[in-house]
Amino acid sequence: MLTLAQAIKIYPGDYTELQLLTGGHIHKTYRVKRSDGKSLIFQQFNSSVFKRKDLVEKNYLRSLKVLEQNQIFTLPFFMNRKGGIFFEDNWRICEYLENSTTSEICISEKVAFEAGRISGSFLKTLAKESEYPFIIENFHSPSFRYKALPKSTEETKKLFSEIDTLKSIALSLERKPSSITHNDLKLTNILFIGEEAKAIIDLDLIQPGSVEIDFGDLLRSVGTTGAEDQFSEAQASLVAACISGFISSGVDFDPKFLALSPFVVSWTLGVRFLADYLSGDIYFTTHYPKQNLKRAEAQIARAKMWLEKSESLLREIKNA
Ligand code: GN1
Ligand code: MG
Repeated sequence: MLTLAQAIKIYPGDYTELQLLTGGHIHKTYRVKRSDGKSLIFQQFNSSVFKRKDLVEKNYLRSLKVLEQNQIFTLPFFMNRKGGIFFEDNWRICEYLENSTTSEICISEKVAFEAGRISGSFLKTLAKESEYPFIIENFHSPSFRYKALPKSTEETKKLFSEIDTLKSIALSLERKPSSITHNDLKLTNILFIGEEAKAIIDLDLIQPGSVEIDFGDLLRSVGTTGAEDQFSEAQASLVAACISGFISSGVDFDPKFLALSPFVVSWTLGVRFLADYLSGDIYFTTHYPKQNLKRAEAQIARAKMWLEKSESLLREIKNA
């Protein structure tokens, strides 16, 4: 746990209050208030998950320039003396956007539209980029994630068979990365002021990916109103608003793949949560025992639901 005394050593300042932010599963993130009422974000980067910190920095600095030129905002990290973004012990620091909020649950159609719009603009801008190195290869690959699953136990037998029932469709949706994308484009990575989307954060996985998969990740989080470890039905009005926001940006995509993307993203993530549960919860931060199993069950149930909805999603995408 970071203390104010440690924060002052990393980056001197007049700090008064410190709060751990629990949204992310990988890095440790803190909001640190200053005496003038403004806040900084201190984030300790997880270098066992992101083994190529050099590439994270490289892709981040390159994309930041292009995004800024196109009026797509993020919270830029402070630069160290060498022009890099890491301070001692892998800490990174940026200014908090005053009055901004993030939310795990989408609260309105306007928020869903805005999430779609800013994400589409972000992806449209990065689509003009090329030759970024991979930071983590096979990140969204359904077949790679399936192969990495440890052996089932009695407890996970039923979940394994549900995964297997959907496996051939999921694996048929394997696509080669074709565009530079965000790769973790979920609602909690968008900053809002009121109901307006202002910035996209968590740019650690900008690398070759697929526009459709990023959209699937977004819709997975925007179109349902339950937490990630609960099953939750899609909300038709939020789904429709997110699709129209995305399309309003003018980003290019394959409609058929887009309609199946929330299914394949949920399935792959369910497999990843289950693999981590069976490996002893070494990757995703958990807040109670068996949370990764609950997350896996919820994502697989959602995958099934998104698959059932894929035809109506396609109609909606074509008519938007
Ligand atoms: C992880 O830490 P966070 O929440 O930004 C994960 C994503 C998952 C997400 C599930 C590097 O992201 O792939 O979709 O959890 N990031 C990494 O909420 O594995
Ligand atoms: Mg992330």
